[in-house]
Amino acid sequence: MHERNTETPGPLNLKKAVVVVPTYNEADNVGRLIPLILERDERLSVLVVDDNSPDGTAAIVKALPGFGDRILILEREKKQGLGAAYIAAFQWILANTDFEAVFEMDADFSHDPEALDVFLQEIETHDLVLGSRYLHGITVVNWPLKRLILSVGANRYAGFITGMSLKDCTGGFKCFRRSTLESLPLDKIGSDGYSFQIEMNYHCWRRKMAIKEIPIMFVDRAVGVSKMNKKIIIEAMWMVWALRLRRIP
Ligand SMILES: Nc1nc2c(ncn2[C@@H]2O[C@H](COP(=O)(O)OP(=O)(O)O)[C@@H](O)[C@H]2O)c(=O)[nH]1
Ligand SMILES: [Mg+2]
Repeated sequence: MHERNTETPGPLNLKKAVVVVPTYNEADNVGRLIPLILERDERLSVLVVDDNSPDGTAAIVKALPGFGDRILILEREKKQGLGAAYIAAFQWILANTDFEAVFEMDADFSHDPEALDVFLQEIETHDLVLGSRYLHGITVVNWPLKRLILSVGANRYAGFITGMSLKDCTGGFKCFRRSTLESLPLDKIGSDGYSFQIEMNYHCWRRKMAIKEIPIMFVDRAVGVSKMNKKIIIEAMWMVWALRLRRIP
């Protein structure tokens, strides 16, 4: 089951959406990625959340044509993790803008900008759209076997413990309706990495929101380094239990 039997929300008739791109040392990627996002659909803007990357990522963003218009940046003092970066971005968006949908997307070309079209279609009739690497077989390219086993295992484990029947609940290419983010307790979400994605999905799941998984191709980064680490994995292992035991409303 990829879609829950929940009430489908009426059409959004979306006019403006924002793609949040968290960055830490993505100088070699971000300048090439942002124009591809913007040319995909004229309704899209980009918000980069940079944790003071030492490689000058922020300066590259600010030098792009369109900066201050369809390209925005939220600069944070130091590296505080992916989850914290997204939460800060979501809170800023809700407080300061009128975007009707909010995307999560990595800066490292693991997520194909062409897929944005399908997300935009599906968010018209869903509360949350998830890019899934495990919907039709495994659509992951260039990951070492160890990393793939970890990801598939983490997904099975998280699904089993939390009861969410999603094929991919740890992915980072997704789209929320504004109203979805507004109904989540963003100030209480403190987890990072895998856990952050699981926790956000779980809050939506528990609220019986209309969640749609769409197949995406995930290609491992060609440039720059992954910030994945053991701490993120261990956090996810106990976090799913915390979600289940807390039975958060
Ligand atoms: N702002 C911010 N971005 C981060 C942080 N950690 C990772 N990212 C970004 O999150 C995205 C996914 O991270 P990545 O290292 O590629 O993880 P992986 O794809 O799971 O190996 C990339 O765009 C990173 O630059 C962080 O602490 N702060
Ligand atoms: Mg990556």
